[in-house]
Amino acid sequence: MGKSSIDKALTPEKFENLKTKKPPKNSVGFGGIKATLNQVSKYMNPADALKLSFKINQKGGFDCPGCAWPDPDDERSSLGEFCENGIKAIAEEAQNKTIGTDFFAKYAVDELASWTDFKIGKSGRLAEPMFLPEGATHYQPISWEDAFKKVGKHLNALNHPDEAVFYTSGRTTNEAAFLYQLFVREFGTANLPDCSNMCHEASGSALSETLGIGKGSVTLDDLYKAEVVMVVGQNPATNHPRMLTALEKTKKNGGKIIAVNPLPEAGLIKFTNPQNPIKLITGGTQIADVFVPININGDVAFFKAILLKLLEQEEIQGNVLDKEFIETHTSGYDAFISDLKRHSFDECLKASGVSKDIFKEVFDLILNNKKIIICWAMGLTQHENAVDNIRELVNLLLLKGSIGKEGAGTCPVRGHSNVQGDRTVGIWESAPQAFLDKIEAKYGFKPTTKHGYSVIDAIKAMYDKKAKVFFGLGGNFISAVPDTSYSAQALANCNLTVHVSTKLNRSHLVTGKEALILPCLGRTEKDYQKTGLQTQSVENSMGVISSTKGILEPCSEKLLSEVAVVCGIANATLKARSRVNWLTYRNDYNLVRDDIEEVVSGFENYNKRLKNPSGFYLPNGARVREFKTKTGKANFSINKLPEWQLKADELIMMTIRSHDQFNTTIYGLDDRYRGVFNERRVIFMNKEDMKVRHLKEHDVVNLKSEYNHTIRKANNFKVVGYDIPKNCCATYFPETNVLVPLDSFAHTAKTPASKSVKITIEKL
Ligand SMILES: Nc1nc2c(c(=O)[nH]1)N[C@H]1C(S)=C(S)[C@@H](COP(=O)(O)OP(=O)(O)OC[C@H]3O[C@@H](n4cnc5c(=O)[nH]c(N)nc54)[C@H](O)[C@@H]3O)O[C@H]1N2
Ligand SMILES: Nc1nc2c(c(=O)[nH]1)N[C@H]1C(S)=C(S)[C@@H](COP(=O)(O)OP(=O)(O)OC[C@H]3O[C@@H](n4cnc5c(=O)[nH]c(N)nc54)[C@H](O)[C@@H]3O)O[C@H]1N2
Ligand SMILES: [Mo]
Repeated sequence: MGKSSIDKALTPEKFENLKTKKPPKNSVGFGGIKATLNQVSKYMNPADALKLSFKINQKGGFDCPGCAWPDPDDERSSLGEFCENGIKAIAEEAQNKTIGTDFFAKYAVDELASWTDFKIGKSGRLAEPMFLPEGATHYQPISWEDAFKKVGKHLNALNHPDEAVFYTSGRTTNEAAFLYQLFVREFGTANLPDCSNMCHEASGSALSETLGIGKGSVTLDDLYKAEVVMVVGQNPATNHPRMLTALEKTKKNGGKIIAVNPLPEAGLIKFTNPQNPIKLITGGTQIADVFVPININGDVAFFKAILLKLLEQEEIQGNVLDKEFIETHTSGYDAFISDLKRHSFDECLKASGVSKDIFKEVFDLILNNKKIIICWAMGLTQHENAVDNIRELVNLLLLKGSIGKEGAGTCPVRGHSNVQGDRTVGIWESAPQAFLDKIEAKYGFKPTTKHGYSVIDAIKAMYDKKAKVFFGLGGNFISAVPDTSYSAQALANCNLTVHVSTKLNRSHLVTGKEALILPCLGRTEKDYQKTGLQTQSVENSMGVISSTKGILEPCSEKLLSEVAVVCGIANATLKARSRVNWLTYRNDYNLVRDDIEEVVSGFENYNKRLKNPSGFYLPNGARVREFKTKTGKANFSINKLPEWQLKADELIMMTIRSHDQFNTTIYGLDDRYRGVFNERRVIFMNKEDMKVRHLKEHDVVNLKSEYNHTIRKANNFKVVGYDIPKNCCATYFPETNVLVPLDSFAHTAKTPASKSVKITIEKL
């Protein structure tokens, strides 16, 4: 008997060998360079590494498969736009080890599942298509043609197209994403959940409603010119390292930085630019002028406290708010103010956990400046009231008229390198009607207008056997989603699970009755098709479209590009009933871009403009004060103070990234900036919370979450005393995803609330 799918889905609950040190205050510097060299020398061919490091994020080079932080429009460093975690991302992709028939013949699926995520990821690049027949213990090789036929057969056997789920992770390029959603819609469903559902969906939701565009409004240039930049719920030193270079520039121009975070994250406090050798020696720039140690989910309360004080000061001074902006460009001001006035400043400040002194420092900066940018990431989007978090920060920007002008606006910092582009070109389970109409006009079939499944809906549908085929274009679904045990059962209930992937991951091991692994080219690799070497394109966090072209030879001859895989499957599934000539697209990606230009607005002269070395900006209404909302104006919103009620023994837990991971890909076992080495099964706790529970450093504990009468458990974590507010704690994702309840998600956006999980701790 094999292991159950639930066992296979969980990361093994065993320890490595934890060492802790005092967390450093500084980020990057020599430590970063050392860590990078380590990673590269362990996993890459040195000639490839050198070649790649000069081309990463260069004009005409390839887009880093790491984060979505933009590249400077003008000058770029000749070293390549270097960042430690960018190099780790490419070292991971450009590994010189490959796995195929022999590897899968040697290791049964159950055995692979007993490995840690770190070990699974280090097995090498997937080199050929593999198939797991029903009841088999090992994957076997399969030809591409047979693999396509198998997918087509399963899809065509469904009672309704809605019984299939088509997931996307955010590395997929615009070209592959556009064709993929086109195939899915022609097949007859809108079941297009994506990683965005678990990431910035709450931002998209809040920003569309209030500002008429689901993306941020600022450019890099704005960031340099801002007077105040707030960095809220974000850990840039690890997750967007090049952002620190931009913030350094903001500071050089006289701007001030406010960091709002339960943890004193290293790079926020001090950053040594690796491109500046003098700074490497003399020490770095202090990034945050004010650090605000906020309670987990204290943000609405904190913003309300600022809003209340602004109002109070307006009544005294009369020149605090931008009245002209409010009158001309906004709607809902009166209702917003009367609701705001019902709150007490003291209560809000108390709920935020911020001291009066720190509040005053923040408030003075907001009061006395007019060009404010607010940046944020998962610390705001992964809560039940995530949409409120973002709507409330928009309220602040609106009061100050800090939107749609130089040096001011919204800056949701995106995760995956093309997550924003995927959505722009149609990966959306609830795409707007205007987009669907354009698809119909262009291709002559009527896409369904029914909304499809988001990630959470998809899991429930598979669990309830309403969906029977799971297809993943990239990503690692089982490790990324909440409620691991429930979700594993959901995948196991499917007839077929398919993953288009570069690397082996846990999702290949938690399978439906049958399973396929379809290996594809990565960003760093050359993509040869009939008409020659192909270029693809991506959109960064600030709405710039640019080209990306791999420079290494593919690691195996049996890889296909994502575009080729999508075309192959569409062809095998839809056959003669398709209105689309899939094979011509596969041969020439320029043709895909011609179609995107016709269907998606803002892509005029796409092929031509893509040749511009810096790419081109997509139109952005909020950037120019054209708010395409229902009222035609920027909308104030009314947001409730969250009512947190922790029981006496409960803590609120955020699940965060260590410095050595990219989402579910574990680069290494250290979290250097937090002083944690060689272990991921740790829980960061406030020392007083440890004391009342009689816990010492490195004691072993089990974690339990109880939600709507369901108990979820994760065992074996070592306690690390840390500078974190009382009643708050932190663990790493994905080890504790098993504790995140499926039904705890952001209202209206359905982003899993993986930053506010109530847990109790059991000492062993
Ligand atoms: N190297 C690397 N780069 C990455 C990734 C990666 O895993 N590794 N992931 C990519 C992806 S997909 C994404 S979405 C981004 C993620 O980038 P981040 O959002 O920076 O990632 P997290 O580790 O989830 O960090 C969330 C931060 O929010 C803080 N926080 C948690 N709860 C709260 C709260 O209630 N209020 C406030 N104010 N702060 C809070 C945490 O202390 C932490 O510093 O990074 C992208 N880039
Ligand atoms: N508890 C908790 N859960 C979370 C989060 C959290 O903060 N806490 N964060 C959430 C967020 S923000 C996100 S974005 C999701 C991430 O969810 P996903 O995007 O699903 O997960 P990743 O770990 O980024 O996916 C990694 C896999 O993608 C494949 N891959 C890499 N590059 C390519 C490529 O170029 N093409 C293809 N086809 N495949 C490729 C590799 O096989 C690799 O194993 O997780 C979410 N889950
Ligand atoms: Mo993300």
